[in-house]
Amino acid sequence: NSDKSYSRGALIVLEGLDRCGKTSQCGRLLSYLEELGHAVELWRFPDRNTGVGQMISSYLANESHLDDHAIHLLFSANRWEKRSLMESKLRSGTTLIIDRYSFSGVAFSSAKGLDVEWCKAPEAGLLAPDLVVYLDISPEKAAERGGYGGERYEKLEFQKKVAQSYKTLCDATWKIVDATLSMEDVEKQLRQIVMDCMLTCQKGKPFSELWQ
Ligand code: NYM
Repeated sequence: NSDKSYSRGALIVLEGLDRCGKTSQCGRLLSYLEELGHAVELWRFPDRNTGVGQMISSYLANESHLDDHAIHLLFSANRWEKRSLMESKLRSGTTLIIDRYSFSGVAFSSAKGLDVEWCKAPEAGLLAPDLVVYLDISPEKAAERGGYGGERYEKLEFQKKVAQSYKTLCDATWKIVDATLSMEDVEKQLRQIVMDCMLTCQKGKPFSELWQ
């Protein structure tokens, strides 16, 4: 088939509050898809391995202080620096599972009081996910889960604001999974949703871009 979009990989994003179980589920999903023989990679944002990512990491660890707008733009730049690699992976047939994306960027920064439209602007032109799964848990329940780490944002009061921001971002295309179910049940639901999405991408679903 000469159509390059044929048989492309899927861009799958998992979003949710801190401690919703996203990272564990991303890992389980990766193993499942690998065992089935799919070309798949697990990515995460922030990607702390780049120069920008190291600035973000030190900010999150409270080792540096930055203006809210400045850190927002760094999170966005951290996605832009991976954009072309992302597109070439997808075009070559690799499915990408991504632990947080632009929605985290907008949800966390707007929870600090930044304007939502301002927060969305630098994300425009990044690849739009083929699937966004929101692992839904109340901030209170999430806080009960073995406690937060010591990073910036990992506080119940702030997570409540983030939950509100996610609600305003969520649209009818998002798949909401109850993150309070057992690990196995969450995993089962995720597998189903993800396999459906991969199939539509294989059939040649065109790429689209965020927020334009
Ligand atoms: N975060 C993550 C943001 O504030 N903006 C972003 O664009 C992204 C991708 O970073 N509390 C926040 C959410 C998390 C923190 O993420 C680090 P993780 O998944 O804990 O490494």
